[in-house]
Amino acid sequence: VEQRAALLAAASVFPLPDGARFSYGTAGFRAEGSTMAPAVCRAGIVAALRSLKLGGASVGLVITASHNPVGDNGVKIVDADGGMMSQAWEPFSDALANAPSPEALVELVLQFAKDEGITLGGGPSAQVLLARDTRPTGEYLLDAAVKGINAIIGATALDMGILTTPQLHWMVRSKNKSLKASEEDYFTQVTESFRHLLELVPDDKYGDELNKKLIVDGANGIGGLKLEEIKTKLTGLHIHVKNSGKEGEGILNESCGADFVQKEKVLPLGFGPEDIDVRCASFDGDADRLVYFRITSPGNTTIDLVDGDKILSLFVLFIREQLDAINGKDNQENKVLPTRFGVVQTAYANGASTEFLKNLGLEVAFTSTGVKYLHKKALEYDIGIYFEANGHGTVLFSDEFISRLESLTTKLSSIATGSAQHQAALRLLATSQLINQAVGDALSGMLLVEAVLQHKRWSFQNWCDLYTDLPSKQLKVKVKDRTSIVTTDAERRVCQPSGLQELIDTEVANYCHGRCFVRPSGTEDVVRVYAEASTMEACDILAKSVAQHVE
Ligand code: NG1
Ligand code: ZN
Repeated sequence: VEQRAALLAAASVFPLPDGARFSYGTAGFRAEGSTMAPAVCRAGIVAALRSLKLGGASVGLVITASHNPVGDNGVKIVDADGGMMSQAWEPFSDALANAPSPEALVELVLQFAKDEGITLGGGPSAQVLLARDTRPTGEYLLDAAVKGINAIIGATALDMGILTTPQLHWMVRSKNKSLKASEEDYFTQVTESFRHLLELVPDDKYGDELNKKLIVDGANGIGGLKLEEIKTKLTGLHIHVKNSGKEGEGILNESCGADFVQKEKVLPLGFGPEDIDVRCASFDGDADRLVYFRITSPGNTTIDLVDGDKILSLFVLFIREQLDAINGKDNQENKVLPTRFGVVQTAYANGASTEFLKNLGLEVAFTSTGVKYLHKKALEYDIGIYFEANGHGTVLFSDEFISRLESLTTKLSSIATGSAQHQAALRLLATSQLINQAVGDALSGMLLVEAVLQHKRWSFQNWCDLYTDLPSKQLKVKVKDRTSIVTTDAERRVCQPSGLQELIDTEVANYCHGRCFVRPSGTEDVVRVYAEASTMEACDILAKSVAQHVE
């Protein structure tokens, strides 16, 4: 009775406006910020229930709309392992967000709790960690989330403040592993492991002066602010933050940030001729995406772009080098540290990157678009690495592999301290500490890039030259019902409507290095068409002709 009243009260504070329709989608609920309170309050209820279901383990709730305009906002739930909320809970989240009345909401919650075997009004207490980005609607929506969480009796809301999305994922994961989990702990882990990696750079430490200089586009969001807080601790790097998010710098994500840079392939606001030839990194608004770029000539706004695929390729080379040093390159039989090393990409990965990785003899797996799919697949390996072309990705190390690596380093430190093998093992351990194990993280990802470039003594140009991206083109097609297109084989082939794939195959056959696929977007009401070919002109024509078959 008490539980019913608490839910009714919370739901009545934030009634659903007429015509509102929320869908959890690829990245949680998103809409105009001022209309989000009902969905956020209800997401608070879901998060508290999720924690109850997991025996009181901490879960997270982030209020952010990532790279979207400053007026938008959104909410997503972080599962107890630090990853995205279990997909099995998405239908309930959708239903709850769209419950037409407080009474309907109460019935949904009670029924769901019953189905899931969740005891309400007692049992283990639930805990939800909250964070928000710098959006002006953040504080108001935080209050809505807290009201939702508190509507589940025994649940506590813990406000962690304004954070990057990956910081909150890291905290939830750490907390449930009984590791240090404060923001200060995050900063210490990141700066210490980075320093450690630089100490392990062979010979002539830290490379030349020019290579230490880095300009970061913070998208006027939270990532730039956090980087400003720790940059003095990052010895071995001279970081200058632009679009830092400080008062008067500019508007969140407006003509800046990783999404803008990767999609438009032009320099972000605030950058100009003074930045020519300097290595630049770009975060998105909540700092879970990272791309790099370089300005090559004055008066020209186009840039040399290094996207998620090339960041992945750099990391792959570095990890492979360490594994070879540990195992002995030619020793195929008796490896000191047998390692299942896997790479995960989506259909949007540039074909040149996939070919590059396969030529290295690596296992490349494909999943559907969306971090939740990539992450899950990467967990199947001892070391699993995934990146979306847009710059979201990370490197995952299994617990079992870390234990083996730790035993190895302990053994080597007594018999072969300082050997190439020992150093390589230490580098892998430091890498596992630096790169976020819960989710893609622009800040820690950037520090790993910097450490690897110094390790390899590579300029930005060396990195660009790894392979040449194939020209590609993306189109959006408006259709009556995008769900009428059903795909298979990690979204690379269409199985419905019948006949469409054959039409695509016929078009593709006309082009050198031609590749094309179509899929319904998970975040917008459109069908996306992606085409790749040896020239930009060919891509344009291929994409257009396939789009016509879709319409
Ligand atoms: P959809 O709208 O399903 O294509 C987009 C991105 C994904 C991912 C999600 C979540 C592309 C082509 N798609 O998904 O990579 O980032 O948003 O934000 O970039
Ligand atoms: Zn983001």
